[in-house]
Amino acid sequence: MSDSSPSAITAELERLAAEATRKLASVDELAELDRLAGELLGKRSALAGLKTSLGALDPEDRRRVGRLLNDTRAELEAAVTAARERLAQAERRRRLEAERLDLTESLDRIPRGHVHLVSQARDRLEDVFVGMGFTIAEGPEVETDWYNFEALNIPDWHPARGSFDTLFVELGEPEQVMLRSHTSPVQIRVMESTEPPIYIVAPGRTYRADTADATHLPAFNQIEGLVVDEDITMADLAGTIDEFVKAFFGGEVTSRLRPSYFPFTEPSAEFDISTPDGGWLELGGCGMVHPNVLRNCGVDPERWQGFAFGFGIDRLAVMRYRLDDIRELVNNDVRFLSQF
Ligand code: FA5
Repeated sequence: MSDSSPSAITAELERLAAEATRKLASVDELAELDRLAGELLGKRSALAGLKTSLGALDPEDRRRVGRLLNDTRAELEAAVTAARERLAQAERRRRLEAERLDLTESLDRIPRGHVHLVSQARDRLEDVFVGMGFTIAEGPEVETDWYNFEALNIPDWHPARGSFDTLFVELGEPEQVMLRSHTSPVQIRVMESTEPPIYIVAPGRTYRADTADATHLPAFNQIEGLVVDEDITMADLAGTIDEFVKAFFGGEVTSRLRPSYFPFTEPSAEFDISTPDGGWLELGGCGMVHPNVLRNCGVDPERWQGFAFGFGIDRLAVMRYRLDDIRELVNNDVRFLSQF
């Protein structure tokens, strides 16, 4: 600087301060800031040069301009410190962002499963029957001959045993322990342990040596219903089935009973539900509890009457969701299951 008058030095200080502020604001790297700080405040800086030129001023001006120079220097140092803090903060933010474990994001990417179709049907059945005043009962899946057959009025010579394709378990005497072939043994267990009146449904897994095809599975699910009370008639049974069918399938579906035979009910019936094309589909069996069965459980048939019903939950799911093949329910193909 050739002109070293007080006013020229003052003007130069102002220019330096303005230029430094502009440069510091645009710095975005620490190394660049270090270089700039050296340039602004170092031994060879313009500021240092101006300080040397103070020597030529008279004492009064030297003090005044010297103070100004010190103020400018303090101002620049503060600006450098502020810029350093700004860069450090940005660096911390960047590192935090890079190291963050975004767990919510990973959860979003894992596909969520849902309750299986058959479990949905079973839950809904339970809700409907509980809404009608029934309670839920359960029994073991491995049963004895007494509960699965004998107490149900199916002695070992009885031809009806043949229709059950029983899967026996190698335990105890031959053919005395088995995977239950229906949920009817729960009727016996409940009547043995509970005083009437009884209003229960018993959903659960059942097993038969049936070959899997479009309408059969070797392991499937049934739901059993049992009512024991005074003055119970076949009309109560028909009304209960109709009310259940309407609650489960909707108002437009009706039911009918057809005469049939089960050793544990007398009279016995199969029950069907109406289909949209005007036809009927078989859902299960039912009837008035046979007096021998009541007696086998210590219930007096002169005082108490009962009705029972049992049907397949998997078959019900097939009807409700209009599936072509019951085996779809156990193939575990997620593309199929995720539709329901
Ligand atoms: C019985 O099992 C009787 N215990 C039902 C009963 C209970 C009658 C109370 C009277 C009083 P059945 O063998 O018909 O009956 O089987 C009832 C239902 O189980 C059938 O209508 C069908 O829906 C279902 N079912 C039977 N076998 C299979 C199978 N292999 N796969 C899928 N569902 C089946």
